[in-house]
Amino acid sequence: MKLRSLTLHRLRMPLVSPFTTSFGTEEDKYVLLLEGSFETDRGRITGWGECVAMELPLYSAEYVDGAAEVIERWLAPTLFAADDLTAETVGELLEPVVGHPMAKAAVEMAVLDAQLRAAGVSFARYLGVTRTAVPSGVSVGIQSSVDTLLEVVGGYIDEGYARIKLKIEPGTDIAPVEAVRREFGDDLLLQVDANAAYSLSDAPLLRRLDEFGLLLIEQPLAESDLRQHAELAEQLSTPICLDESITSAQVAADAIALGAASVINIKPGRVGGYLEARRIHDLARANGVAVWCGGMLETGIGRAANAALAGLPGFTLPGDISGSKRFYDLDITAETVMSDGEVAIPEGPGFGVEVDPQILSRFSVGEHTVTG
Ligand code: OSB
Ligand code: MG
Repeated sequence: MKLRSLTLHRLRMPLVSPFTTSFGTEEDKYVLLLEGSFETDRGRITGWGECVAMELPLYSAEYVDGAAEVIERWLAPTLFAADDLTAETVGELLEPVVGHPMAKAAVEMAVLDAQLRAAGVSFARYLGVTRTAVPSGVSVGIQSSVDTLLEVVGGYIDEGYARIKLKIEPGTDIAPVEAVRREFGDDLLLQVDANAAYSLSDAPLLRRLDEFGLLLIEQPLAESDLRQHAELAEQLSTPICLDESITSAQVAADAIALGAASVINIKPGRVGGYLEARRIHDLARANGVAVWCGGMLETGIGRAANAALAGLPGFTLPGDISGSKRFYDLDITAETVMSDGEVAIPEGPGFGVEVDPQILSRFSVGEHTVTG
């Protein structure tokens, strides 16, 4: 394939309710989508990619406008210069640019979507996935009170979500977990996510979570604290899962070897793309480390791709792949439906979803096309 043009779409999509984590509150989602036009054996084909960078660099170093600049100035020229572009070669082509995994993942996605569409193959089939649906968990933001939290969690349980993840931060940790356990019982699949808000000296406090039978605690310490996560793991019975820290298969290998993670949250954008995500899945599975698919409030494009990835056999825990209505009244693709605690894996070619141009333009706050 040959890349002919790349359009960067910036959107602002309202959230159904504000989403609060230990690093901040989002009221709407600032989205960067890539629309690539490729010359293929089957004529011109469009491929879509979604960049999971957030508006502000608070979850990771990358942020939407920075990623857009990196894509336009440093990644796109390399892709325009490639005569035989395939998704499998994008990673190596872009290797000279240091870092920027979310920007790289977005362009690899656009190439992969177009390549699979040209071949008439779904992403699930490309991966060798045989499942047709995956369990659907939901990530619950920090609420203003325990009563509100119980109401919100109860609503998701009534909807049928397979697993609840509570965001925690210092001062909003033990009490909400205790209240959710007491209200909804021991059978509820429950886990927490600290988004790096604690330090190793908080170990005595975090140990108090051990009595609540959590599936895991996600990213208690900072991104670079691999050794400290390993030390914390020795002091907790709750399994430690890493999110922010796992930026590549190599870091995943180190984290596993150090005993810093007994579970890994795989976010394809955070690790540089779906192909690296698959390598981390393979590595973790070979090491007996459970993985699950994280989320970044994706639109239907990323949500569809995540559902297919999560169909791989090592994804033994429910992911943050909720129905799109959990975040958006209106999505730019057909709604992702959660039903009976599951989300279906799309079957159409590529990621199997179509972008609605009218809805896209309704949320658009900027569009810019680059050509080779
Ligand atoms: O840490 O998993 C996280 C959202 C934005 C940034 C980081 C995280 C999250 C979530 C939401 O927890 C996951 C989702 O998309 O449902
Ligand atoms: Mg997380």
